[in-house]
Amino acid sequence: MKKPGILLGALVGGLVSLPLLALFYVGQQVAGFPFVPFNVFNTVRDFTPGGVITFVIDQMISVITSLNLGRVDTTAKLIEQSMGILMTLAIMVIAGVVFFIVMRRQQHRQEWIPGMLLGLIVGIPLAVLTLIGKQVLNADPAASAVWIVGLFVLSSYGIHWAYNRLTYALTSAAPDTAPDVRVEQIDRRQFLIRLGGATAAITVVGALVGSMAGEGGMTTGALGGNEADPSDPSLPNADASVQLAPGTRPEVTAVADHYRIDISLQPPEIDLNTWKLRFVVSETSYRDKTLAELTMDDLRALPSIEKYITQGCISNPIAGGLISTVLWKGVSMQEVLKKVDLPENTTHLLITSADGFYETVSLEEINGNPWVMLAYDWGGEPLPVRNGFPLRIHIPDHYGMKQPKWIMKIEALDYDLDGYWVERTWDKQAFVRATSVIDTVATENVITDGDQKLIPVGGIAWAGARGISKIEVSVDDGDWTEAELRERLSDESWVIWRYNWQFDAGSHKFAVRCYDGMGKMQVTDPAPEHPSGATGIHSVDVTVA
Ligand SMILES: Nc1nc2c(c(=O)[nH]1)N[C@H]1C(S)=C(S)[C@@H](COP(=O)(O)O)O[C@H]1N2
Ligand SMILES: [Mo]
Repeated sequence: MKKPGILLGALVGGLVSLPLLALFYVGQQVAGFPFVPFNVFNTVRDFTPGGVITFVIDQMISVITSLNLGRVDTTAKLIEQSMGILMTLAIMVIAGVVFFIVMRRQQHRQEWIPGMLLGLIVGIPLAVLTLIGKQVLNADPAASAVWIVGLFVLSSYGIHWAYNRLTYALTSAAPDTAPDVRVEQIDRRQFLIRLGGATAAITVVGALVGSMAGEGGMTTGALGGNEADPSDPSLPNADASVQLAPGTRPEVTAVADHYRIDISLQPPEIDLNTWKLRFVVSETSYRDKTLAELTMDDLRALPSIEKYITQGCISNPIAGGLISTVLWKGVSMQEVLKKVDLPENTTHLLITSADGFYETVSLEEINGNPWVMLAYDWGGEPLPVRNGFPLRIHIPDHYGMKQPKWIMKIEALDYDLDGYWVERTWDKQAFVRATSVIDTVATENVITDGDQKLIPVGGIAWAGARGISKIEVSVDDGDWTEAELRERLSDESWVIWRYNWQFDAGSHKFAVRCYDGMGKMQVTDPAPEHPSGATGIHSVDVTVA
């Protein structure tokens, strides 16, 4: 027999992985089955030591920033998703290679069994990794397992079938019949082209079916809305006297532009018809007692509160994009807890999310601050899916890592424990650090004031609920001069500042620093994001013509 080599095995494995990915996608869109490449990636990541994860994320952010690859949050998510998909492709390539190597050793042509075995060997561990992940699954676990293993068996059988098609029995005729060899080569080439065509066709059809099914899916939060016009009369600071310097970021972020950071490669899709917020206390190590169950209608019936709130990520570099401001609406945790009979000895609440994320918040913090809230609306619409639909918590003064989205369950504890990122070596408290940023030196917008020529400089500053009391600008390492503060949207929003700088042609360095509401200057020594949030002064170099 003339047997195909291992390069062909790699090629066949790679080809077969494409329709496999497409079918996983269809299964997810149509029946809510897990999309294995992403689930397996998540599980592997959850088992990876925190130091390694932090290192990888740091590298990823610095590569994205230094190569100018676009928004850090969306680009990082894309890279992670690609890693999940490439991992699956690599597994199938290796499966193809190993399969061809093993089969080349066989004396006789084999049907069925080896292909099926290969499917089980690859599929079962991946099904296990998918099912032991902490994300909430949208489909029945047993059915999901059958689906996953079934697809791997099917595609592995595809590898087996291709192996057999590529194998030739040598004719009993004299082996020096050159034409036969050429016929074989042509036949192999044709077969591979056809195999490529067939896999491409299944992949494309799968992608189309999947995306069509996905569109008819659940209706959840909005992802629309434009940034607010700074002169919009409905804004709480509409009559502020200080105007934004041209080029300053929008004071209210469009909901669709809000940064996004989370551990899931795809945001969990939660169905409001079945979702309930469960309050529990654990009775034994394996059983929870339900204390209360609240539907979204129950939560919306409670007195609501709303406010423009700035939220930032602890991984945000100085002047980075992982910070946004929108109108948050929800119910104070103090109101919610009136509906829950917590055990006397409760000191902390453990919040767990549909993606497996978790964090605690102390009762002391809740009782001391009515603005610890369970939020359901952003910008007047239900939360976007990617930003935590249907429910997330807001805890003033802490970075986003302390504030779970997609909340499913809240457990009463009589002790504290470390949340997802704290376990992975980030700061336990994650208090917001004061930060100030130059958004613009508006060299194209020179203002003439009498015989003076001024260039507007501006940006934002933020110190959580501590507020900002003063902003200072320094040009070319000169004296620090106070800038104007625009009246802010709320006591939890960033503040916009502006400084009209005396025109002076040439190259200049602009730097900014802020003081929080208690009059304390921001930390000006540079520190990286990990483990407690970045510090340091933001400066920009600008040439004025
Ligand atoms: N369930 C869940 N909640 C989460 C996270 C997560 O990964 N899963 N990430 C946290 C982090 S690190 C941040 S910065 C904020 C980001 O919220 P956003 O994506 O809506 O901006 O969500 C927080 N809540
Ligand atoms: Mo974050």
